[in-house]
Amino acid sequence: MKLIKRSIFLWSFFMACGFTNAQDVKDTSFKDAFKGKFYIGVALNRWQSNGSNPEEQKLIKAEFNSISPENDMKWENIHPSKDTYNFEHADAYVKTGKQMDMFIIGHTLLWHSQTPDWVFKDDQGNLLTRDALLKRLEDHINTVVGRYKGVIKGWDVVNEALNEDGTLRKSKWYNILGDDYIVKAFEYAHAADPDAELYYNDYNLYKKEKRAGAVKIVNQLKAKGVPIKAVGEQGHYSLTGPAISEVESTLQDFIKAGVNVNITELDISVLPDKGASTTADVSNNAAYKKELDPYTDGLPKDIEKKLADSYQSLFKLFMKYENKIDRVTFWGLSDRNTWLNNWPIRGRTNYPLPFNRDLSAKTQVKEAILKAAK
Ligand code: 9MR
Repeated sequence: MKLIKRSIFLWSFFMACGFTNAQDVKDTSFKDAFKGKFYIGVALNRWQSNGSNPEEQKLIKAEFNSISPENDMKWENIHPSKDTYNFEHADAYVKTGKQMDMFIIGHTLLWHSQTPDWVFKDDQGNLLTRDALLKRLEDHINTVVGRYKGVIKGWDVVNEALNEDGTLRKSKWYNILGDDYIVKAFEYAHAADPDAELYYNDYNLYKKEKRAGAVKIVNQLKAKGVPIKAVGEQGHYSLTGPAISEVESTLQDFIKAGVNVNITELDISVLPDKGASTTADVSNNAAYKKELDPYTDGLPKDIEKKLADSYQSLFKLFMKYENKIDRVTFWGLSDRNTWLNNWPIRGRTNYPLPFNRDLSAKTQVKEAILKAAK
C-alpha cells in the first residue's frame, strides 16, 4: 500500500513538472517538441551527410527537421579551382536531406574565409576588376544555387561581412567590389532561385554596434527591393554570455527592421575563454594550457546544470518570439565532433551540444530545452 501511494505521489509530481522523467526525455524529440513553432536544425559534417555512421544518421533523423552543411558548400570545397566544381559531397548532403524530409539549408555563397585566392585573380595573377569579379561571383552563384533549385530552401548568401564595430570588413570582396557587393550577391541568388529564402548570417550580432551594421545591410537590401527573409544570428555562445537581454534586443531590432531571425549555429562553450577570443572568427587561435581544458575526464554535473539553464533561458526567449523565428540550428550533432574541441585552442574537450560523445542525450540539457517548449 505504501509503495502504491509513493508511486502515485511520484507520478503526480512528474506530471506537475512536465518533462522530468528520463523516459519523456528519451521519447520526445526536439523537432516534435517545437513543431509549429520553428524548425530545429543541425549542421552535418561530411560523414554524417554520406551516411558513414548509421547511428549518427538515426539520431539526426529522429531529433531534427532541418540541416545545414558544416563545410561542404564553402567555396574552397565546392569550387576549388577555376574550372572545377566538386559537387560530390554537397550532392550527398542534399540527397540525405531529401531522404529525411529535411528543410535543407545552403551555407554559404560568399564569405571572406575558405575562399581560394584564385577567385580574386586573373590568369596572370593580377587582381580582378570589379566587373570581372562580379561576373565570377554571378557564375558561381548561378551554378551552385541553380543545381539545387527548389531543393535547397534557404541560403546563407553572405556570411560574416561585418567587423565587430559594425563597419564592413575590408575583405577582398569589399576591396574589389565596394559597398554594394552584398546587394549584388543577393540579387544573383534571387535570380538563380526566386523561391529560395535568402539570409545574411553573422556571429556576435547581440553586440549593439555590430547589429547596427547588420540592420544597415537589411535596409540597403530592402531599399533595392531585393528580398531578405531573415538574418541569422549564429549563436556561438558560452556559459558566461551573452546576457538574455542582449539576445532579446537583437531579436527586437531585426524584427523592427522587417526581417525574421534564425539562430543558425547554436552551441554553448563550457570551457574557460580566458586567453581565448569571444568571437567566432575562425582565424583566431590561442595556445593550449591544461587549466583551460578542465573537463577531460567528463562534464561535472554542476556544469551540466549551468549549461541546461543557459539553454533553457535561450529557448524560452526563442519561444516568446516564435512567430518571427523560423529555425534554431545547432552547430553540430554531438560533442564528439564539435568545432569547439579545436577552436580557439586545439585539442580541448568541450561539451557545447545537447548530445554527448556517445550520442546519448545530456539528460539535464534536453529536459531543460523540452520544458521551454511547453
Ligand atoms: O564548423 C566549421 C569548421 O569545421 C571549419 O573548420 C570552419 C572553417 O571553415 O568553419 C566552421 O564553421 C563556421 C561557419 O561556417 C561560419 N560561422 C562560424 C563557424 C564556426 O567557426
